[in-house]
Amino acid sequence: MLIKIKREWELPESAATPESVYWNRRHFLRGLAAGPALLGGAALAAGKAFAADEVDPSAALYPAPRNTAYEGGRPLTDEEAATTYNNFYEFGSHKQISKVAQNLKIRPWAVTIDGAVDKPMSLAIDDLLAKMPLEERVYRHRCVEAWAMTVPWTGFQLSHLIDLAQPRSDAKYVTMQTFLDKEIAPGQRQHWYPWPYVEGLTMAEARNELSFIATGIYGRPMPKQNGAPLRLAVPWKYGFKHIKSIVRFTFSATRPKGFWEVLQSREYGFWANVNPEVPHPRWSQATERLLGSDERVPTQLYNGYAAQVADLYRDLSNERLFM
Ligand SMILES: Nc1nc2c(c(=O)[nH]1)N[C@H]1C(S)=C(S)[C@@H](COP(=O)(O)O)O[C@H]1N2
Ligand SMILES: [Mo]
Repeated sequence: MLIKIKREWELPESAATPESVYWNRRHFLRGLAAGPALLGGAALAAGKAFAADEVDPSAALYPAPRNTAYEGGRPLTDEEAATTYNNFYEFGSHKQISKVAQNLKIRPWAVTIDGAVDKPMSLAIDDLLAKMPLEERVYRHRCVEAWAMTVPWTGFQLSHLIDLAQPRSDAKYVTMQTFLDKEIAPGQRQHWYPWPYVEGLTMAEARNELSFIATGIYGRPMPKQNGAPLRLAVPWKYGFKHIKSIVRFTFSATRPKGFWEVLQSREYGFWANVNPEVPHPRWSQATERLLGSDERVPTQLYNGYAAQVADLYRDLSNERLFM
């Protein structure tokens, strides 16, 4: 029932719960430190919440070399803010999911590549990481809710995965899908959502140099709450396109419908390109709040990436490109 899905996520930031009542990360960490030694000191110092017996086998790959062609153009967001204020509906329809997200098991993790490809395959995440050239890029991230951050992602350009898959000429879109496990993801027990989360891009978008599969952040493996072990980063599009914890890439001739488009197509579309002049039906997109501060700054067309992506949309003026 539609009324049930109109939750906090769809409210403008200004109308949502004041941040002063949000879950207090520092308090949480203090509580843990006083309890049994479940977490290593190093993990605590890094603001991580990994159990000591759960060493990420890809840790030695980080930090990867910084690609200085991709700079954020504004100061980096505080790591604590970027890793404790999250959207990940599988773990709850609010921002404080970083603790419950630790229940996600990220090894073993298989990634399936299928559909209209010459080389369908399923490979373990660590085998995929070994094949891909990892680099670090600073990207801006703009959520449709009008908050934004600037973070150093580590990962690889999506075009390298496409080259591995060798899509056939009838492949026009790539659809990505998140894990499905309602034992560990309480949000997935809420049956009115169209799980699993999916998102898609045109092949031209997916091959754009900016389209990036992020496997780490701030020079370390991706925290679970940010979408471990791999998530999409398409910085000229609203955040809901940046699908987390991907298990499948499917190439197809037909355009997929994303999770939010299925729920509310009047408000969330396929393209979702950032544009300050096209308001969300219920709030303005003219400015954005920088995560970790109260500062609001003007939003930019294509989130500041027009030079790299505007050409993708030259012949698509009949489409709803900005929602
Ligand atoms: N599977 C999945 N991916 C998701 C979401 C989600 O709820 N589930 N939320 C999206 C939204 S709305 C945003 S803004 C970003 C947030 O990423 P972050 O928590 O790393 O900042 O993740 C995106 N990817
Ligand atoms: Mo978002």
